[in-house]
Amino acid sequence: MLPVLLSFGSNLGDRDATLSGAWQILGQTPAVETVRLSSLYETEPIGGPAGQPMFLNATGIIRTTMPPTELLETLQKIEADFGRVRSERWGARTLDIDILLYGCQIVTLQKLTIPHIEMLNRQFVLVPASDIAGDWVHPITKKTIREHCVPL
Ligand code: A4P
Ligand code: MG
Repeated sequence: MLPVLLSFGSNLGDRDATLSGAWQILGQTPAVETVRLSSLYETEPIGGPAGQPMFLNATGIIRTTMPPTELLETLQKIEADFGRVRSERWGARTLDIDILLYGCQIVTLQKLTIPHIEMLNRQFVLVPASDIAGDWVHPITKKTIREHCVPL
C-alpha cells in the first residue's frame, strides 16, 4: 500500500455533498484505504471563463495497491458518477480529482504526470495539502509541501 495525495475541486452543484460523497465512495473502493481528508476551502476560481462560481477545494491522503494509471481510471469513474448534474448545463463537470503525489514516484506518461504539473503554483492545492501532508517531500524539488506553501 502506497500513500497517495489527491486534490478535490468542485464549483457546480452541491459542492459539499459532492466532495464528501466522493471521499466516501473512495473509502468503499477495493484496494483503496482513505486516511485523512483536509478541511474544505472556498477559493476564487483560477483561470477558466470569467464569472465562474467559487470553488470548494480539499486534499486527501489515501493508501492504495493500485498502480497510478489504474488509480487514474478509478478516479475518473468517480468523477463521472458524481460530476454531472442535470441542469441547463447538463454535462458540466462538478468534480475534479487530481493525483498530486504517489508515494515518492515520478510518472511521466501522456495521460498522467505525477507530481501534478501545476500543484506547486496553486494555493488552492498547497494550503489544504499543508493541513494533512506538510512533511511530504516533493520528489522533484526535494522540498516539503509546507516549504512550498508560502503564505501570500
Ligand atoms: N492528467 C495528467 N496528469 C494527471 C494527474 N496527476 N491527475 C490528465 C489527474 N489527471 C491527470 O484532466 C485532463 C487530463 O489530465 C486527464 O484526462 C488526465 O489524463 P481533467 O480533470 O479531465 O480536465 P481539466 O479539468 O480540464 O484539467 P485539469 O488539469 O484537471 O484542470 P486544472 O488545470 O486542474 O483546472 N480554481 C480553483 N480555485 N480551484 C480549482 O479546483 N480547478 C481548475 C481546473 C481551474 N481553476 C480552479 C480549480
Ligand atoms: Mg483533473
